[in-house]
This record gives sequence, C-alpha cells and structure tokens, in this order.
Amino acid sequence: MRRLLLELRRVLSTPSRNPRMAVVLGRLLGIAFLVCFGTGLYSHFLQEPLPWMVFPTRPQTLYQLSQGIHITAGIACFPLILAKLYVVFPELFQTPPIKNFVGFLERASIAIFVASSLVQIVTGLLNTYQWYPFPFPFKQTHFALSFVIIGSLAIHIAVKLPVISRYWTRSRSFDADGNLLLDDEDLPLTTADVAAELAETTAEPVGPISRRVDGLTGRLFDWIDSAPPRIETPKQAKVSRRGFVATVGVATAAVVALTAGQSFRVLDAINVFGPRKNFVGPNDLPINRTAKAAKVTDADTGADWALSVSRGAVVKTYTRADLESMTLHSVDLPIACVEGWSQMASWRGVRLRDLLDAVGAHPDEDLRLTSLEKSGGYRVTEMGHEFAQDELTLVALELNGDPLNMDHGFPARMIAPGRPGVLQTKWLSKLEVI
Ligand SMILES: Nc1nc2c(c(=O)[nH]1)N[C@H]1C(S)=C(S)[C@@H](COP(=O)(O)O)O[C@H]1N2
Ligand SMILES: [Mo]
Repeated sequence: MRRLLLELRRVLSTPSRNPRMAVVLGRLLGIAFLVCFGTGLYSHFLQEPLPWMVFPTRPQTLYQLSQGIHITAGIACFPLILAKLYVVFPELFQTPPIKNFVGFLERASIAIFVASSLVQIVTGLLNTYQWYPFPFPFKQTHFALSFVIIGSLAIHIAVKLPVISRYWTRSRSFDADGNLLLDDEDLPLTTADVAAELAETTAEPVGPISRRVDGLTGRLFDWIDSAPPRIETPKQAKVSRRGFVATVGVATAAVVALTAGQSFRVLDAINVFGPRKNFVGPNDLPINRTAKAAKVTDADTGADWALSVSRGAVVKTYTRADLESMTLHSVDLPIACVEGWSQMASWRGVRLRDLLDAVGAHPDEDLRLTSLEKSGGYRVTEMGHEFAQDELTLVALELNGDPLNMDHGFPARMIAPGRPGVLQTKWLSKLEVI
C-alpha cells in the first residue's frame, strides 16, 4: 500500500504543485472567503436583524456594493478552489495516511473545509439563477455552512501556520535565479526518493493486514504489497509554474469579468453569464418575481385598492389618487437583489416619513409592511426606524418616468436606500407602526 501511495505522489509531482503555490492560492482564497463571510453576514442581518441593530442608510448604494462584492468574490472562488485542489491533491496520498493527532486534525478539517466550500459556492451560484435542485432550504444552509467554513478554515490555518509562514514571502521562497527553495520534507518526490523510502519500508515487518485477512481482500493486499504498480510518468511536458499561474489568473479574471456586470455597471456590456440583463423589462428594469407568480391580480390592485397606515388605533387609508395628490419626491435608488444583480432606477412617490407623521409615529418606532401577495417569505417584513425615517425612503408610484408596472409593484411599492431587494416590498397593502 505504501508503495502505491509513494508511486502516486511521485507521478503526480509537477512544478506548480509546491507549497509556495499552495500558500499563494490559499491567501487569495482566504481573502475571498473572509470577504464573502463579512458581506454575507451583513446581508443576513439586514434581513434578520438582532433587536439592537441599526444600519447605515448611506451611501444609498451600500447594499448594492456589498452584495455585488459578495457574489463576485464567490464566483472568483470557483477557479481558485479548483486550482488549489489541483496543487494539493497529491497530499491525499501521503504516507502514512495519518501521522499523529495534529495530522488527524489537519486532514479532518481539510475534508470538512473542502466539502462545505464546494457545496457553498455551487449552491450559491445556483441561487443566483434562482434554481434550487437540492432538497434543503438555501438561505439557512448557506448561513450555517458559512460558519462551518470559517471554523474549519481557522483550524486549517492554525495547523498549516509553519508552512504558511515559511512560504509567505517571495524572497524567502525563491533563490536569486527564481528556483524554489524547498524544505527537505516538502521536496516533490523523485524516483530516487521513492526508492529510498521503499528501502525503509522493506525493513519493516510485513503489514499485518495481508497476513490476517483471507479470501479476496487478503489476496488484494498481497497483490498490492508484492507487485507495486509501475505507474509511468506521462510523457507530455509537465505544466510549468508560470503557465499554471497564467491559466488560473486568466480563468479567474474571465469569470469575474463575464458575470460582474450584473452588479457593476462598467462591466454591463460583457455580462454574459449573469442571469439578469440590465435595462431589460417593463419600466426598463428587470423583474425578479412577477405579479402572476406572486398571485397578485388586477382585482387586488384595482379601484378598491387602498393603502392603510396605522399606529395602534389610529388608522388612515389612502387610495392611489390620494397618494398622487400628496407632495411627491424623486429619488435615484438601486434595486439590489440578494442574488447579486442590481440596477439603479429613478423613483417618484410619497415620502414614507410624511405618511408616518400623519399617524403620529415617533422617530424611533419601527414599521411592519404587508404586501397584497397571498404567500411568500417576504409578504410581511419589518423596517427599522433608520430606514423608515430616511428622507429618501418612498412609497413609490412611478418608476423611470412612468407609472409603476404591475410587475414592479403597482399600485405602490417601498423603495429605501441600502436595503436588499427582497425588502423593497411590491404591491403594498398595509403599513403598521410597531
Ligand atoms: N411583495 C413582494 N415584493 C418583492 C418581492 C416579492 O416577491 N414580493 N421580490 C423582491 C425581490 S427578491 C426583489 S430583487 C425586488 C425586485 O424588484 P423588481 O422586480 O421591481 O425589479 O422586489 C422585491 N419585492
Ligand atoms: Mo431579490
């Protein structure tokens, strides 16, 4: 068995598979994961705030920026993780498989780390396409896994600290001619190394397993011990270090450039993989959930519709005509979806603060919003007083110069600075001061 593992590691060694490369990639991945974790927590708590939390409402594009970064960094993880796995996977075949307790911790944390990261980025990507072919709820799983990832990452970094510091700087990793200065134990295996290691092995007593196990399994172990497979080194040239770095760099730049346009306007023209295309849709804005999907009908939004605003026993109702006759304000605010796409838009409507003043709301009182839609996780949501009192927060009636389209929340929708799209409630029916 030992022969097999040694042979495998020898065959798999190639210039890009070295600890310096693992550290360089690890650093980039570490940054990407921390950025995703930070922006992810921000998005999470905006949607499910702890009671004491108050959020900034400026800049208006704060959430657009933070969530755009979240999705973009997540997408950049794909080529980076694949590259890192490519570099380190021969370590799977280390001999002996587990050296000691720290070695066990190291392998266990890596197994958890790799598995949870892969699930995290794949389901995250699928979520940007609103495709859920898996049997668990996305939001809760994504949130829980992020802690598993950060926890196992911390263990991984702690265990690997000696290697990380050894190969952290360029100057300590390379000599003047650009050759990697490898520690003896980090040397990629050569045929001679394998031979030397095997010479030690034969001095050891014959593995007890092959002695004790009869039948087919015993014969299999006998075969492995007696006839080491001769794996020939493939003839083709091995990937050079430079070639590898260039490939990973180009792949990462490409996936970022071709999707980041969904969140960052400068790249809009080459946004080919982002699921949403900007400026496409009624009112020149993409739709995430149509009125039909939300089961909001013309009957719900017709002449009988009125918005009720209440604080305890004080209740006021406004028809669409009532709202149109109030002082209207124009603001530019983005729709910034948790799924990553975002777009700036011009809104016109009644300042929410004016409606709240009319029922005697205090500046520190929060708000509960109810939509006309019959079901859905965001039918009823809450808005903190910092958003409710902000002068930019509108009950919007118009979008990009025209009355709100039915799919954008006609007769009236909420639009506030710095909040996730899911909380920009469409088809408003009730506002309650709480
Ligand atoms: N009532 C209600 N409002 C809603 C939604 C919804 O499903 N129901 N979807 C939200 C989501 S996820 C986003 S991203 C924005 C999208 O707004 P748009 O369709 O007008 O572009 O509306 C939000 N408002
Ligand atoms: Mo959204």
